[in-house]
Amino acid sequence: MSDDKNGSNQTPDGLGRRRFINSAALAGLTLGVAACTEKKGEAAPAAASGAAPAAAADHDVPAGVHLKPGELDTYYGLWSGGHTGDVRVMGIPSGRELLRIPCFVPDALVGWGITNESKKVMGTKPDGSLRYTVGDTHHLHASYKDGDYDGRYAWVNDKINGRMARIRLDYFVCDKITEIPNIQGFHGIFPDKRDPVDEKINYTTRVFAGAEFHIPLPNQGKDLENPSAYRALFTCVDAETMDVRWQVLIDGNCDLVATSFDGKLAASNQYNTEGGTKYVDMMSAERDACIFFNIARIEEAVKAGKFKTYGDSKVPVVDGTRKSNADPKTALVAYVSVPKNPHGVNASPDGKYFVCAGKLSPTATVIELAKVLEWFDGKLEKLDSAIAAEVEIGLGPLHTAFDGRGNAYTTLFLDSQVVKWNIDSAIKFTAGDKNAKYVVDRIDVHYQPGHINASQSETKNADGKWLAVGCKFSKDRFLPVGPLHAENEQIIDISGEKMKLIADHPVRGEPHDFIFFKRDLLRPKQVYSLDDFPLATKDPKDGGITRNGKKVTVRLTSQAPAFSMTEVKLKKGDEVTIILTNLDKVEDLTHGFAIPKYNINFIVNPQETASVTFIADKPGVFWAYCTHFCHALHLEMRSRIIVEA
Ligand code: K7E
Ligand code: CUA
Ligand code: CA
Repeated sequence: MSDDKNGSNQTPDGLGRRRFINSAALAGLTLGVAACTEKKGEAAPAAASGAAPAAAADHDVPAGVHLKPGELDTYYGLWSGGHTGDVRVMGIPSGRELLRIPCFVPDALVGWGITNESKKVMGTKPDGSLRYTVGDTHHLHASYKDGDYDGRYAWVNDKINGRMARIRLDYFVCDKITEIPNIQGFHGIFPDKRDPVDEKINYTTRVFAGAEFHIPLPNQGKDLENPSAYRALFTCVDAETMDVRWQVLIDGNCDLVATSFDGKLAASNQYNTEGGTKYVDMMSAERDACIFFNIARIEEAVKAGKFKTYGDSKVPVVDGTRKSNADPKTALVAYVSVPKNPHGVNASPDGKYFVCAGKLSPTATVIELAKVLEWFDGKLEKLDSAIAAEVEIGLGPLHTAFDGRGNAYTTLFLDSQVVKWNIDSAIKFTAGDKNAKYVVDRIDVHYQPGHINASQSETKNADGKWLAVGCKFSKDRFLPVGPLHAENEQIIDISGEKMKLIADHPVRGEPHDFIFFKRDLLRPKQVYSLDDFPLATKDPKDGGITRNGKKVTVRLTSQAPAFSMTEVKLKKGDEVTIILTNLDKVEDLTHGFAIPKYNINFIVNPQETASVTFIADKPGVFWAYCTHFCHALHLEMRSRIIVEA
């Protein structure tokens, strides 16, 4: 691996690609196109398929040392992109961005929103155009098994249009998007970690969604001027089918979501228990709440038919309002009182506590899950006694991460700090031991941090190595680039008692929440399988043009450095579907396909098939060309599309 003398290309992938390009280019230039395309399979050394290369030691990039060229990160990070509507894949601790996965918003690099396949995932109007082209991702979480990530899926929210997207973590692509009915302002998201009832189901089968905004139910023109009738709902989506399973009508609103390790509880912090429509109203009460959902009871109620539906939606909605849930023994939900406009609810890795940050109160509230369950069993007289600690930690607390050693790390937006505090000591302090020093350390971050997470934080394998902090403002940390500043993500070493700031990374706006976890939890596939694509053209001989009246289907294949047809003849007014299969098998050998003046560009990865449909409404010659560098003859990789008048 390291015989590459200039040291710039030491990864298996880099070396493989480089050897391929050199040898294939040579072959292409001397032996011609046909010979080249045959040679290339042999030329590339097979990289260990999908397995992460072994690291020198289990983790461990020494603190304070940036990765050297060619060194691989030890953690995968999944970052929600905010209102670019995408998900970003990072390597941690380097903070290098490796990939953007488009979900809710079109992406010109891969052709997301251009190909028929991606449009089907995104959703179209009757005329075939995209239903939505904006999105706002905030919260992202991945599927669990046995309390740790299992590498199947991640889910991310779209706050603008109330959609949930699923990402396959084998291919790093969005494969399903569900629009949630009856809600607006879908914000927090969290998968369950196991089934509350069935012992055998020790993995994620549900994904919960919290909605922030209150709207009329159904939102079809009535109660417009009657905010007291507006409602917010909590939603459960099926992790596999992505169908909406059920919803809960609540008092107040939802914000972020957390789930317990035993599968029995989900929770959402509520900042607008007032039901206000203006911010002054939303902050008028001294305390709001963290609402707990008893998953098993809710599903029994749905089964027993104790639900309503609203408007056109067929989704069962159970009644989780305070009035209907006063008796703990039958309650579906519990409202735990938490100070002023809390933000963030996070599950400690030992499975015992949820932590709510105070936002407008300088406190963190620690809620003991065993006590909440006791309340549901009728064994805890006052729900307030589920609060194990409520301690002052600093100004503007927002989100909390954990190190697996009993410490919590909370962002302080107003103080521009991260505070490290010990949960047990906070509990002792609240119980009256005023000598219990619960604040362990504070570190200045730059600036105004919102999100925070630690390596493996909300899994039972929280390892307390690294902390990433999403700072909302970077101000003077980077070169100025005009009025729109980069955001700042900072990496902090938390392996010791004191936090150590390791690096700043500028990021394009507007990332929100993120998770990062050990790289061996994922086994990404780097080449598709032709069999997964019903439209695949497996042999160039099976390709060609078929015409059915004005409907024309063009079956093309790509093999570096050529498309299977050097020309495609169409007539003006044809409805054309181009189906392109990339027959190249070598990893990293992606081709692009662009048609000038027709606003088409998309890529096909090795062994992938994708299609586009368009009306050939402009006569002329249009050079379809490969947009993704693939070969020494990449510029020559073209096909002439001739549209007859
Ligand atoms: Cu997660 Cu950024 Cu949507 Cu807090 S919100 S800061
Ligand atoms: Cu094919 Cu560039
Ligand atoms: Ca409030």
